[in-house]
Amino acid sequence: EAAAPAAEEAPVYTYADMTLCYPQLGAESDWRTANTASIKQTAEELGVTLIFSDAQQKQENQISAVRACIEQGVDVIALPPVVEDGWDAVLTEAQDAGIPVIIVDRSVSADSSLYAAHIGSDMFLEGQRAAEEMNKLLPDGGNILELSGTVGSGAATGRAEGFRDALNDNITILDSQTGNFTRAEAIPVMEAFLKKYAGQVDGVFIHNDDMAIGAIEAIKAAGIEPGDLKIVSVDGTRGGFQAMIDGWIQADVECNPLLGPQVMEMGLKLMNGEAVDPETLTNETVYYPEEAEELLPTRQY
Ligand code: GZL
Repeated sequence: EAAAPAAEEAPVYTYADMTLCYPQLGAESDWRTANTASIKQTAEELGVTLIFSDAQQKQENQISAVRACIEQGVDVIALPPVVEDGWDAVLTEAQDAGIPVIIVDRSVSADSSLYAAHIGSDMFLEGQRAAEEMNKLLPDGGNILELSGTVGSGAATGRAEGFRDALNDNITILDSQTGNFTRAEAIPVMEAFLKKYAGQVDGVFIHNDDMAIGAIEAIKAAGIEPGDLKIVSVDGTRGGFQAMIDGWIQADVECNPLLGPQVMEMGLKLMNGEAVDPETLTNETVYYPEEAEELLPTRQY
């Protein structure tokens, strides 16, 4: 009796076989620039074919870019979602096309059955860490303001919720406005804050270093000295480190953008039909002015 034919050995793909789509959300911040660089550099080093686009922080552009990648028949889509909601339809289309999706950086509200995995930061924890720093900076309590990130983004929502979860009761958030994660949009928000709450504010929680740098320009223009306002920021970019050295920022919660290696490794696993962890959260810390001078030369972004 002839032996049964050997089972078809599933091909083992290498990085050179992989076409990965990265519909980047924008170029709004130094964090985003570093995230883009990490993805592009890793793809180049590994020989991955990268389909990259910039959505200028508009969800409709990201959705169009994902649809174009589905049309093209890419192997994997790695999506850094600008906002949490509105992804179910296009994620379903990718799934129906048999293309696995990795959610990168920020989170989505879509059911986890609609994508393969998430790789990014625990934004709620980042918010809690920021609150713990503000609690230490204002041990006797006080009034603060919040300059938040993009409305509806997992980063802004998580940070705001985590911050409120851990903030001491003797600290009051007088007001919260979005600066959309950009330096330019943070300036008028901070100017208006300083007019409306002159003399009443002890600190400011700012959702990223780019907005902090913008806010500091407005604070300087108002004649306020470094340290008079306790500022807690997020990301840990070179700009944030310099602002700590200059005495403007008192604590900077790390948010790491260098996700390229993890994204490419997970993409290849998915292409080879291997199981992957559904959730990979980046290990992060908090940086302080005392160490900023020494660490600045070592910063990769
Ligand atoms: C956080 C990321 C945020 C950064 C901002 O993971 O999505 O977007 O904190 C960036 O600097 O614009």
